[in-house]
Amino acid sequence: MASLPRKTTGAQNQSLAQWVDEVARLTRPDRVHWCDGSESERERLLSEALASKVLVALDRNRRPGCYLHRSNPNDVARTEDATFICTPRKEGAGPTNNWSDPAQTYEKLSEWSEGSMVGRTMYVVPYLLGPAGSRFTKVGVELTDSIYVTLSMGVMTRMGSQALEALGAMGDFNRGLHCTLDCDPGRRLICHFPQDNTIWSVGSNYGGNALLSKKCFALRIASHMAREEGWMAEHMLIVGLQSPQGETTYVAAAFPSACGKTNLAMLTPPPAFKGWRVFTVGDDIAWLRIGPDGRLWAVNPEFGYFGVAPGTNAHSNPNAMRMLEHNTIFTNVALTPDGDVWWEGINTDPPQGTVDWQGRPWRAGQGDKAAHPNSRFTTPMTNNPALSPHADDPKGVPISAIIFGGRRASTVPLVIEAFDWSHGVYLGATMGSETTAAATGKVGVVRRDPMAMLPFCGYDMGQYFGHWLAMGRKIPRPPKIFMVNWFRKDADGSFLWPGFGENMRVLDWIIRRVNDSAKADVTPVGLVPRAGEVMLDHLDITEDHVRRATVIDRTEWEVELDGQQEFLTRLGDTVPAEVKEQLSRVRRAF
Ligand code: OXD
Ligand code: MN
Repeated sequence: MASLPRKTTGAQNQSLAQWVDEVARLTRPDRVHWCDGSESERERLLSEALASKVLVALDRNRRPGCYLHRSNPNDVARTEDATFICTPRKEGAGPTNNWSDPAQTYEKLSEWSEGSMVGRTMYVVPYLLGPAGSRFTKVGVELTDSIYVTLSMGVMTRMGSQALEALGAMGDFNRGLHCTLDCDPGRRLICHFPQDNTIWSVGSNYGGNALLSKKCFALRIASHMAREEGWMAEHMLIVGLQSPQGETTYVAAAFPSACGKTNLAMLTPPPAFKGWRVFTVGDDIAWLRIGPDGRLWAVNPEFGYFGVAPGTNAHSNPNAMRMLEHNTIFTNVALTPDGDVWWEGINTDPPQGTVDWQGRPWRAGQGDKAAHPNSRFTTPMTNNPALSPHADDPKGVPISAIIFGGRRASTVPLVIEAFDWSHGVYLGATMGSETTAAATGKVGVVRRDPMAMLPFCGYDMGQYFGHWLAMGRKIPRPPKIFMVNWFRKDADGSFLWPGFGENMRVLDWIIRRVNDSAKADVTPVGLVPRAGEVMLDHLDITEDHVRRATVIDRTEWEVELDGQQEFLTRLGDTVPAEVKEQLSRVRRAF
């Protein structure tokens, strides 16, 4: 491999240098490019991506620094069926993950990847997860033959020389190997080897499958590390809510994919909340550790947002619309004739001549969607007008409330407060949500998605609940736990709650509960706001709406509790008795 150019900075870490050589010997790229993360490097990569038609430049005046990428139409979402946890024993992965034998899987992946980078460049992408110099932070290196992935990693992470410096000569790092192969769904595998701190993903360029920092490292591998090291890696946004008096309360919230985490993380308070400000720390992933003051502190390990485009508009997320005006890579949205982007729910009319996400002529009202339902934007967090001044703070932010949420048309109230940490863990463990387009498979069916981590927990789910309970015992000043459901519908199918910015009203009740200044009523499933406690000023809905949105219907809950029971049984013996006891307590309370 003497012929492969290598920058000396990377070679300082012998195990990194050796691994890069080993992978290059297997995949045989024509060139190896060590990314330094500089602006000039990004400019060069963008020019190459334009020349090879991986990206289309958008109009410079309408969307300066913005690009459109069209993926292979067979490669538009996470493929959970092709995602594996390859622990030495099957039990290590637990019943909710696909498992395959590590030795056999390495062998198969080696066979498939052999010579797969001939004629291509292999990019060495070093990155930090977490702010530089933080006790939370970990180093990863992704080797990829995709320029789209390399450019996206430059947005989503703190990428380049700073990561190599943090790694130094001796440090350990996550090894992520990504080979596009021929993007054939029959040869698509996303494999995790937690015992080796290694990920190997082949056959897909889709964000959640191929940006290995994100779901693969920051959640699946990190959740495994977190259990061993005594912290938490969660599928949570982090948001700071600043009162007119200048006091900021930080909240972390777990919602399944495409259920509005990005919108909540950058919410614009309605006029009734004059003087309030909302600050985004993160929109998808939180790493949480106990701080010296006994509270739970959190950082966002990522540096950018990979958000869902459809439904984003000036009403649902005005901050996102401003953030997407520049320096953004759009994937699988529609392209207008004047070089702009368009998607369903953007709330403007598509101009004549708009082409769909596959570049085909498209006319409104003909059935097909112009943008893919899981089309995305990739944008640096520094674009966000609501970015928290603490988003890059090595200390993180102190969390006062954890919120779980799902998309449920019935049964689950607008908001419930858990009686205590243990009850909160049960609420998270049994939560369900209707499936969305973020993963392949049927959309709109209720599936249990504990803590929104079903597709992302890198080990046995029952043990994961045990880890939550163990953390609760160790946190001297734990956050309060809540569950929300913005999606409950009335008998006529209309939403009972207006959602989006108005969710501030529910957050306000949550903050006041944290500060012991709001009233709640006890129900069998938890504490719900007492009548009059959710502020409704300047809103076109009545107390009766809130009552209908928070009502606990015994018949619905009997079905719900059976569903929860069945799920916990399916998870097997590792589910802690304490979680099962919480479920029995709810049954008895009805
Ligand atoms: C995501 C997801 O992309 O959860 O964040 O699928
Ligand atoms: Mn997510």
